[in-house]
Amino acid sequence: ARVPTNSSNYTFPDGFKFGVATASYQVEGAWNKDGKGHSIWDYQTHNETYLIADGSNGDDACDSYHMLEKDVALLKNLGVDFYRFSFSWSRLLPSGHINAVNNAGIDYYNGLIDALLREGIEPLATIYHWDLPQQLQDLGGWPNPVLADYFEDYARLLFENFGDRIKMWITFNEPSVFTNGYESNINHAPSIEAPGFGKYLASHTVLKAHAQAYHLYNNMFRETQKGNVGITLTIDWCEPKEETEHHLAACERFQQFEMGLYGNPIFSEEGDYPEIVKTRVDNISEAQGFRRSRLPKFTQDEIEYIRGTADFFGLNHYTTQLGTPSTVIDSQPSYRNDIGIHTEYDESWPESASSWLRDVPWGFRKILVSLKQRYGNPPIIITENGFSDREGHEDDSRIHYHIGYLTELLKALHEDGVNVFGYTAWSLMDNFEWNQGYTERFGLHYVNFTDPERPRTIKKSGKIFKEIVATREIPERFRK
Ligand code: GBH
Repeated sequence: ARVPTNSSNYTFPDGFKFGVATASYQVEGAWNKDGKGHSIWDYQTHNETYLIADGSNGDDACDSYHMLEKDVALLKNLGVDFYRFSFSWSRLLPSGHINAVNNAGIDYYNGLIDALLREGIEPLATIYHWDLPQQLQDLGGWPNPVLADYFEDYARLLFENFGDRIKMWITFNEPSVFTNGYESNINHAPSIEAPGFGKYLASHTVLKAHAQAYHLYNNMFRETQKGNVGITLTIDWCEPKEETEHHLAACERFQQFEMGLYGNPIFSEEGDYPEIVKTRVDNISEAQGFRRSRLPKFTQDEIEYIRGTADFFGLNHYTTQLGTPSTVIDSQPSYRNDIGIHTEYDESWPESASSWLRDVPWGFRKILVSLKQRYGNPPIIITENGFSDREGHEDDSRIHYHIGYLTELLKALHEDGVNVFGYTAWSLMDNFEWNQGYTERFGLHYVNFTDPERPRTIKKSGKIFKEIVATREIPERFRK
């Protein structure tokens, strides 16, 4: 291995890109303006208010729909290379279907993209960040395989209208998270209680939808538009609570269910779901008395069709968990039981405002190295990494988090040879944090949600981030 000098260890290589991220439902607001249709998040926040910590919604959120110039000014001030945002499917196709395009939606995104490009900021677009049109949910949502075709239609609309200017596409944000909306009725929209079935059926469609969009781009757009298409997966590092073979195996199961379910079909050499996932779900299904596995099967043609359908690996990484095996097989089907793990947090790890998020920087390096090993060192872009608090501008714990994680990223890059080419902070600004409403803030900018003007002010962390982007290194005062 190369032994880097101290200073190169704290320096980002030439061409490394920095950005910040948001997602349509979390920032846009204007939930019913100018012909926008309803999404499952409009539905959930309006009709299942009890699922949202403060009973709030994204009706207005940061009102970015009306303030795109303001947002672009914040980005310009940060000096970032790119902005990661997502398209709202129901703003563009109010019913979800391709027969009726909402031109006001096209205009809005044209305005945003052009404003970014005017400032030299590259748009990095997520096609789907969780806000499924409600009318497609009425057809069953992602467990219905027909959605793969509707997603392809929607992706085609985006490539046709925006692909001349967008050169980095992410098909899906975190399939492992939003498919939980088909696993339990206390969480993500559409909050359907179908444990042990819904998540696998939804994931099966999502993988096909992803591959269809990728092939569509390859066949129809790549030659002229010359962009890249990838997917964003999220995964925590799983640290075995004890150093036993069983603990190691439990963490490996965790990785293969939480990430491999999507990563293996797309990024592995052999394709298809991971062996351990197939074996576990098949066997447990049988033990539970089912005639067929709860995990759907891909045909050999489908395996080949999905394999290799990403030009880069988008990684969202936030935290680390401690894993302990739990191998009692429940008679009731559930995804959690299929994994066979109990996870917890070490009490010594610094807390955030989110129960699931602790500041554990060394786990970042470990997950990066494991991705390199698992998938043959793919080009990786960190599409989200961030920390929550409840209030305020003097956010030293967020600074601690980003510095720590960026330092570990540099070790993975310089010392372990991980092919990571970019980093995105979540988030540009405080926004609607899904089931947590506005009670948890992730922004580098503070947003005052009680003021109709939604003023944004830079936090201490935003200023430090700006410094890192400008100097392309960890400032000396933060080096250990
Ligand atoms: C990202 O997911 C999302 O892409 C982004 O939209 C979001 O704002 C950001 O995180 C911050 O949360 O409450 O115990 O059931 C990160 C992965 C997966 C973390 C779901 C929270 C819920 C844990 N998220 N998880 S729990």
